[in-house]
Amino acid sequence: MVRQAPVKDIDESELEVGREKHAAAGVTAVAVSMKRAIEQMGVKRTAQTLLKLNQVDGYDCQGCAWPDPSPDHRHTAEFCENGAKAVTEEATKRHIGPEFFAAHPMAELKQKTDYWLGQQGRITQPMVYREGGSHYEPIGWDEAFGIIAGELNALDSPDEAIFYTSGKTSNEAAFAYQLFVRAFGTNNLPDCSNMCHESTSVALAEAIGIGKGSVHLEDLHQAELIVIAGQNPGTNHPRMLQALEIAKGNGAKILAINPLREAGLVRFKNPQTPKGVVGGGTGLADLHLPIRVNGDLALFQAIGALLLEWGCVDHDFVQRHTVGFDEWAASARELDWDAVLRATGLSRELIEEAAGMFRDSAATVNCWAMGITQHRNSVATIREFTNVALLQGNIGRPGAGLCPVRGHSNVQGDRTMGIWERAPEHFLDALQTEFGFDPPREHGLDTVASIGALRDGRAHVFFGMGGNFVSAVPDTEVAEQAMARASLTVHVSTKLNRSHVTHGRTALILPALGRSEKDRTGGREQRVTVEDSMSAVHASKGPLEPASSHLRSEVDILCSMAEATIGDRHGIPWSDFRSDYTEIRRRIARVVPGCAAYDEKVDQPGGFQLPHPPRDTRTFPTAADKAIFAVNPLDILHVPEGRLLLQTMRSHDQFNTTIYGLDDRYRGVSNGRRVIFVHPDDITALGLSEGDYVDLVSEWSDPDHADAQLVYRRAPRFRVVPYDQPRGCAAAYYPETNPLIPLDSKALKSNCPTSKSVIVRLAPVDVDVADGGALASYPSDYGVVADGQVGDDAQKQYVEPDQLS
Ligand SMILES: Nc1nc2c(c(=O)[nH]1)N[C@H]1C(S)=C(S)[C@@H](COP(=O)(O)OP(=O)(O)OC[C@H]3O[C@@H](n4cnc5c(=O)[nH]c(N)nc54)[C@H](O)[C@@H]3O)O[C@H]1N2
Ligand SMILES: Nc1nc2c(c(=O)[nH]1)N[C@H]1C(S)=C(S)[C@@H](COP(=O)(O)OP(=O)(O)OC[C@H]3O[C@@H](n4cnc5c(=O)[nH]c(N)nc54)[C@H](O)[C@@H]3O)O[C@H]1N2
Ligand code: SF4
Ligand SMILES: [Mo]
Repeated sequence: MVRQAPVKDIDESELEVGREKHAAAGVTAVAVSMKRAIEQMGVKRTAQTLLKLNQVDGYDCQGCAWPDPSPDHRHTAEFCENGAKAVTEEATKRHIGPEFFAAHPMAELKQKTDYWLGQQGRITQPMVYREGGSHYEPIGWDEAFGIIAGELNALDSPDEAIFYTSGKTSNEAAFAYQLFVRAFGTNNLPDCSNMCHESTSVALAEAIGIGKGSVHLEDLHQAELIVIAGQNPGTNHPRMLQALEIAKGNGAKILAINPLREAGLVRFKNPQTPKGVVGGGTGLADLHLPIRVNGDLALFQAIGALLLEWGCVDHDFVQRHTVGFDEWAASARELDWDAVLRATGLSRELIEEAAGMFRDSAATVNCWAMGITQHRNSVATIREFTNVALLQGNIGRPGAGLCPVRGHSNVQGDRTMGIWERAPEHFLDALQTEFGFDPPREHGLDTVASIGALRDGRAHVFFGMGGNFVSAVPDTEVAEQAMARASLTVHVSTKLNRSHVTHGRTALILPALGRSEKDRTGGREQRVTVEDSMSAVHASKGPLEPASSHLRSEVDILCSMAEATIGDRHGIPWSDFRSDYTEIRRRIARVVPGCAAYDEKVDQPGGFQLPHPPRDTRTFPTAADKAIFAVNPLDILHVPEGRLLLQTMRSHDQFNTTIYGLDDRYRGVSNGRRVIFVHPDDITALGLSEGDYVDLVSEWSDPDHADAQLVYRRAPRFRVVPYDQPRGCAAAYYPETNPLIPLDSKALKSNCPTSKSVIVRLAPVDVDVADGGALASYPSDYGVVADGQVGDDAQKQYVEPDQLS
């Protein structure tokens, strides 16, 4: 019997717009997450699963990378609404086996959104799509590994294969993965970080010598000022609100810097306290700067200049621990205030008030996320954050530091384990010493470069360790064409997604165990380890029976693939790794810096902290052996007349490309996703009305190439929703907007796609689409703007302040 699909696809005509909320969490959050959990898991399984989440003897949340409190401070329910949704998504009792794939031909699956695909349930068996076929069919594991090995070994060069990682993969799997890929012969290890905090990693490595944040969770509790820039914690890191509540209780001030007044920045109703359940909750931000999108570089230059002018400099710290102060100070004294006001859209009074909060704080933590990292000038912006922190000596002392808040639950751990297309020489040397082969030294391809290589026929095999590459990357049309040119696409996955139906000539889906499940690989109960956003490493062990007996762990899949592909080349003991992950941890201990006695240390309750020299001892392993002030030119993103600056962000009901549901509760949207939030006065100025439908059209030409053509990209049919934000800015959800983001529009130095600064115009609806319908009914397209000429107004996107008319 063929089961009915549990959900219909998105019918955007049912979209409703209500009022935005001014407080996050509260009892509604608990009710929403429990309803979903019980629907998909039943009562018993819900209790069994959620009570082990983020506990010392339990498993790590599959959601974000927010750290856990120390073991003696954990609650019985140590998770948030979105953590519960993430668990439900994985531990759902909905399953899809071969009969599902037999009933739904590839041509039909291609018409479905990520929402529909994901909601069908857990994949229970390895599946193959054979060249010219019409359906995915079941395949045995050994045959699947044989296909992979055959394709990989037939390549002219190992560099023709791409090995992507999404940030959920455990440290053990990540270490085995990068080892296999380098033993096979390439550094082509792009990951989701390339689209996420890469700008942070680059900027911090340059400035303080290590690409990670410099705080512990306790530092937030003790801070006098917490700055939250370009981050929406109420949705994306909800347990951060608990830390903010504790900090407020200790007298901290909070400064929110965001074009949107996000509910989670305004007020928190902690469902674990009486005040949060029946009272008004805790007010959070003391000051909100409604900054223009991309204005943060200018803002932090101004804050730095004011602190300098006011004499708020920790001279002792600056002298002992930094270089470059004089040059920086000279440029800060020359600050062009007109340019700052234009770039930020803020008044000088408001900026001075914010700078006053820095002045009055003896311990400041600066937090940020995607609103900062996904712009052309992101690396420079984060260097300015660092300048301000260095100026006041806010690194390596209690209650202070830099706090990039990471996305995926183990994205930081994967990097630590060597998932990096540009791994440092010392890491490769350590691999060589430990395993006795010479790993390739040439840098590999990052995410954006990988798409280019597939598109241009320079790469032929794509292997995805988790994730949903096609939906997550920019320039959807181009990405789909790139994947279609591959000879083989392979995805290690838990749930179905668009990347499985946008495939190469042959395609494999290899179903993996999730983190909530018991891993009995090699006949023993295995555990894995992960690292959170604050460099704390701990073990994770799932409580549930696996969704199917055919599932294999990620470690198992990688080791088996390595055996099939390179056999005992280099004498790496893949079978020992697979039968006892302790063997992998022993190798991690010898190769990865800071991981000596790894297996023993993760046994301590709550795990251990990786070393962080700036945080621990105020030593800065940079080229200068000190922290480095940077002088960054102020560029302004100039938005031509009649266009808007669009940021692409997450709703409250999704995890990246995984769409849990269709409600963005805090922003007042329900039952749909194709909306564009625009300031009411801009709606009027553009001759539109609330509720109109428009196509979003981005126009872009590569600023680094003088003869580049002007190219348009169109994503059709979004409903216009009035929403308070700075004039000229707009916001819409990802991944629906990814067709608008040019592949080559990247942050300088980090190559992070510029997902938060897309210049668009709102065009009349051009494509005839029936009301409602699925993603495939919204055909995006792109092409050269016919009359677009180099030098056109639309192309002058990045200008020096004095070039502005
Ligand atoms: N529930 C849930 N949790 C998640 C995720 C999820 O999808 N769902 N994703 C995970 C991942 S991988 C990541 S990376 C994180 C992402 O966490 P966030 O960075 O919070 O995610 P976004 O929704 O992209 O939100 C960006 C925020 O930056 C603001 N912003 C946009 N442009 C600018 C700007 O130019 N300047 C400033 N100052 N602000 C700006 C937006 O208004 C928004 O509030 O969350 C992780 N956690
Ligand atoms: N326009 C725009 N684009 C963006 C962003 C943006 O803000 N705007 N954000 C970017 C960011 S920050 C990120 S991190 C990327 C995210 O990019 P990805 O990490 O590639 O995408 P996800 O949506 O997190 O991946 C979801 C898929 O992972 C698989 N999966 C889930 N759990 C597991 C597991 O335990 N094991 C395995 N093997 N597979 C699993 C499921 O099949 C699921 O469909 O997107 C980026 N793209
Ligand atoms: S804050 Fe992040 S890690 Fe913690 S429970 Fe929520 S989603 Fe999971
Ligand atoms: Mo991310």
